[in-house]
Amino acid sequence: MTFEDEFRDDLTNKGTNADYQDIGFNITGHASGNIPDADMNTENAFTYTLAYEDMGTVGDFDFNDVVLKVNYTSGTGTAYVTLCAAGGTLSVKVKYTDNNSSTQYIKWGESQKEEIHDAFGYSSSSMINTTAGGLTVESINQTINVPADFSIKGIGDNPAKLTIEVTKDDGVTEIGIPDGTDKGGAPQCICISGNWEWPTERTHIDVAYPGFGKWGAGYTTYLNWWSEGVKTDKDGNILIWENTSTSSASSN
Ligand SMILES: [Ca+2]
Ligand SMILES: [Ca+2]
Repeated sequence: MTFEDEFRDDLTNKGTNADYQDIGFNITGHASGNIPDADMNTENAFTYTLAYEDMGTVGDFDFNDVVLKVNYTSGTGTAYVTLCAAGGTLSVKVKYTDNNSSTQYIKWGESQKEEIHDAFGYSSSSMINTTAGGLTVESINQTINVPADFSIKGIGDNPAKLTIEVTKDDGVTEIGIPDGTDKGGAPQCICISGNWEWPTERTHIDVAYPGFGKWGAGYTTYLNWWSEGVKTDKDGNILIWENTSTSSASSN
């Protein structure tokens, strides 16, 4: 179990870095029964889900245009990054910026491709791992070297961070976790603690997770919006992605 020790005020950008690594401990005891969990990591690693929109304010806010999961153990020099979904049709690369502001694009898999659709083996017109019954491809893991004080948000003396670079007709846009300076604007990236399941293609996040907008309007309310998803609508349409392929995605 890991804990965050301070409340964060996203409007003033003051407070915690939300890295959920301030206290961590394991519990041992005489538990009965066996609850298998393939994803269980016995170290104090923590997983974050980064979900991106690629179109700016004209987007559909399905937050699946790029989905990354980052697994990191506090104090170590390696972060494990998993490319989970590519639900947009623009060319996108994932960029890591270290504490010295030097940058690198993550090269995925054996092919070492930087563009995410390329990395999955498809053209950028393909939407991958976002459409129920549609194209389902195994996720891709990569490791990156990070400073021992790595924080997913990249703030203060510790600015290392992950962003995406989207190539559009009018140039390249970099998108990351909002730093609190762009008040009033809709976020283009959200970071959720743990393994989060993203909305299916063109499902607005507010439909899949009805508490999202209420949390956005009053950030001390609906704090559990991310865990209260609506999997299907009244017509049976699937609103939240679930990997139904027979080949299970590998984890780090
Ligand atoms: Ca989108
Ligand atoms: Ca999408």
